[in-house]
Amino acid sequence: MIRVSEEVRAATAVVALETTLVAHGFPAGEGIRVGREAERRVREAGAVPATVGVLDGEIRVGLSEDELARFDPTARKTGPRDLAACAVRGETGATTVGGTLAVCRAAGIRVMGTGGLGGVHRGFAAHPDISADLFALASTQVVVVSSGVKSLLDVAATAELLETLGVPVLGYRADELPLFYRARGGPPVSARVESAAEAAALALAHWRLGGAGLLLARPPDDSLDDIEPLLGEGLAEAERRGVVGQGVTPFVLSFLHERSGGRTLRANRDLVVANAALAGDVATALSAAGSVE
Ligand code: PSU
Ligand code: MN
Repeated sequence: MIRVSEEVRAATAVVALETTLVAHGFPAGEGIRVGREAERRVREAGAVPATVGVLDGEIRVGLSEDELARFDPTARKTGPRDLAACAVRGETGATTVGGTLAVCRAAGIRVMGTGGLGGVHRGFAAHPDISADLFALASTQVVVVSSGVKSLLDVAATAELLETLGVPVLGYRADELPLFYRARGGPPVSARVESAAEAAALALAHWRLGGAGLLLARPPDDSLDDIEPLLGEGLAEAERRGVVGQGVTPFVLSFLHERSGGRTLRANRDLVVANAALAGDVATALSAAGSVE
């Protein structure tokens, strides 16, 4: 059911990349450019990109340029629970972090790069909405490189749940979990690391101890410190218009892109590709450090 490209199969250092952000995280067309650039940065770091998605029911690991271009907004958002249905029905699905991790587990991939992990939504006490990304991360031996969690979440609650699930949160040259668009002000990380090699060593030790996923959180290079009020406005507007569930993230992201004059779009693009580069460094360091056993 899973087709791994020849290039990925032959590689020792591999970085998985998701397709939900390609299809739904950016304005149409832009996501594909971001996906390509992320792949380029992984290669520059000496690793092979393994972009994951479902094409006509086939779960694919490693895509050609033309295949990547098929992940437009018509692709179904595919979390861990959706993979089987997508495969059996022959559909085209853009995998979330959680969906991508489920494929990583099956394919033996140990590093993934993305923008923001899913987590606990604001107002979860009234409307429980907790991303399957967290449970996939807690059950997959993989390092996920991100700039923290999705900006519109309850970050403190997400950090607590990551602790509950036993997921180490490593701060890349940072003591706090980055807030996606903002570098500072988040909850403390569980360990700070100064290099990709140090992150790889920590991951190997965690896996030897029987642990599973780790989050390697890299702050954005350009911190948008004034973005929080706009984020609040976007969430309020979504609620006013009755946007719910899977529609909320794309709605709020495009609201932000529009109202910030493109600043959030640039920030989002920059952090996704920089995280891919760091993920490439971690994959290279892991393959140099040898096997898990
Ligand atoms: N962060 C973003 N844009 C996105 C996502 C995260 O800035 O598009 C996507 C990722 O694919 C992540 C998913 O895995 O949202 C989580 O969605 P949910 O909360 O529905 O599980
Ligand atoms: Mn959700």
